[in-house]
Amino acid sequence: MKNQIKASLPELSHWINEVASHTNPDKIHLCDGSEDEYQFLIDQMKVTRDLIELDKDSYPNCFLHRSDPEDVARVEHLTYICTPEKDDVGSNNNWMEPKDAHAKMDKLFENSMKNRTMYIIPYCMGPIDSPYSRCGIEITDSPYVVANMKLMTRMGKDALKRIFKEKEYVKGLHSTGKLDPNERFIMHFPEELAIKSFGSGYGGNALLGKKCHALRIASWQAKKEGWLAEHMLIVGVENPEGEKHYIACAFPSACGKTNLAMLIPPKSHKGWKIWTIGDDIAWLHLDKTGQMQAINPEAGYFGVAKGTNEATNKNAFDMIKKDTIFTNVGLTKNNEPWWESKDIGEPAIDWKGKEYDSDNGPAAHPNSRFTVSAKNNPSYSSLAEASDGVPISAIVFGGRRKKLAPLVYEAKNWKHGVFIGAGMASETTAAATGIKGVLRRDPMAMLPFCGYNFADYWSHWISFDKKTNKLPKIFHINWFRKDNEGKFLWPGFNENLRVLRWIIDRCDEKINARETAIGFLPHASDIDTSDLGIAQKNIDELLSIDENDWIEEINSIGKYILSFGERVPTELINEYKKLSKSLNNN
Ligand code: SAT
Ligand code: MN
Repeated sequence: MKNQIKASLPELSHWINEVASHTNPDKIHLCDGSEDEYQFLIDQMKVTRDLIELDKDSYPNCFLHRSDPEDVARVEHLTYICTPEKDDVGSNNNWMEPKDAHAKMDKLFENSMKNRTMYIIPYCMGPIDSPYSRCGIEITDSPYVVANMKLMTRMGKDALKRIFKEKEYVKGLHSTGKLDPNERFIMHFPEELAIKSFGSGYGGNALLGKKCHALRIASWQAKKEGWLAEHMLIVGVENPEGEKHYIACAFPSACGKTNLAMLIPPKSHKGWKIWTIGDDIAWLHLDKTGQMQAINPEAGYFGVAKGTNEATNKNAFDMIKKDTIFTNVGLTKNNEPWWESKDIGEPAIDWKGKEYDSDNGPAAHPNSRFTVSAKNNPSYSSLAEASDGVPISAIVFGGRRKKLAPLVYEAKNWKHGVFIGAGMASETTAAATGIKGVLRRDPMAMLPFCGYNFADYWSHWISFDKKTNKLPKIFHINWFRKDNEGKFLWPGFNENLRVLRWIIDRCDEKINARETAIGFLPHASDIDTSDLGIAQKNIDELLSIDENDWIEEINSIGKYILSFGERVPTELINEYKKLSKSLNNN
């Protein structure tokens, strides 16, 4: 195949040679994506103890990887977008001059693959024959990364064939280096379609097809080409009459995207079905008729293990009983994976490999993960392979908010919806290093992932209003509202289908809603809670808005949006002014 690369794409061959002579690997392996190759890598990692095989009877073909204890999450403070113009990346990103960034990274990569194998991974983000898909090549010295990329992307021969044909692809270079947090950087060069990542083996930092390519680089390309690359799950809801609606939801990391994408309809919902298209990333295009179509660029899930059980997400719980790589979970004495709230078994060994002692912290790291092919999911939809994607009826924004945000509300129109997305806020989680549980603005759940200036990103979102009259409706949800005693008001998980039903009924214009200053809220009777046993006062609280709190919120959103300076679109500022006025007039 190497000769074929030379003949078909000399430029790629040149890059590979250049990287090899700079990083100085022992061996070079061009990945074909075959099962044999996967098995070979797994066997090798068993020998090096990069992977521990789990109990073969209860968890066949499942393995545990323990990362360096200092390398367990994304590192937003070490993640940069490198463009000639600083203003192009905005205050939502760290910026470095491309020349300086290359120099810094090239120094780190020098001889970094000595005594290691350099793997070349051709991959395709999205169905292999979809015009919406994009390809990349990741060069890495981590077999763990290769195995994860095999589960998460369409990787190997077919992707390489497409790259030969298209001749455009993202070049990603990755080395785990010495896993030294002081020598760790994730750099993006959108204008060069290039990524350089050094010093981390963690998913979001090292599986370059995922956040680095499919969001940061792709969002940049999407802006140029008129589409959207978003941090969204895509879920299909089928009613008992067999009608399907697809909904794309943007929630920050570790806020339940995977759970919603594969929920199991509650017992009271006979005949309802859920179909998963994706759990993390959506690429949204308008088709020729102006309909918004979505593809999931990924082929697997890199989900949070902690908290997964038969009640919260039975589909995930079942799907990770085979063919799964676990990262940083604990172990039972029977060599089964264990995490907090697994509800079955007892931890014997913690995620660091030490005998479990509750005084020394949790058995599984709060950001412990599973990697598994999407095809293992019982609710997998074969339309995840559809080259023209699925039609989107609704876009839903949401986050973790103890107070303020109601269970669900609907934007008055597209521009108002963009304002709602831009004003999103959520409490931080273990998916990124830093303080947890503090409220931060996270527009469209893209704060860590938008590869350019948020002001330009909002203009891009607003521009869709002029392109078609078939745009999806926009909603905001909050499963996480608490009462004054700190108890969740809404049961969440599978019961969230009840809220999706309201959203769909609104899309189909089947029901009315209550118009308020912040948007359309449900009439309590339109959300089916009959068999839930929730007190009416809780429902009322979930659907209430405190106007004084909202005046404060809107002022804070206004300040945040305006902090992005002159490039902020007037339309968004007008939305802010309109909302502020109507709240103050009430
Ligand atoms: O960024 S990751 O892909 O590692 C997971 C997440 O934070 O969404
Ligand atoms: Mn994510």
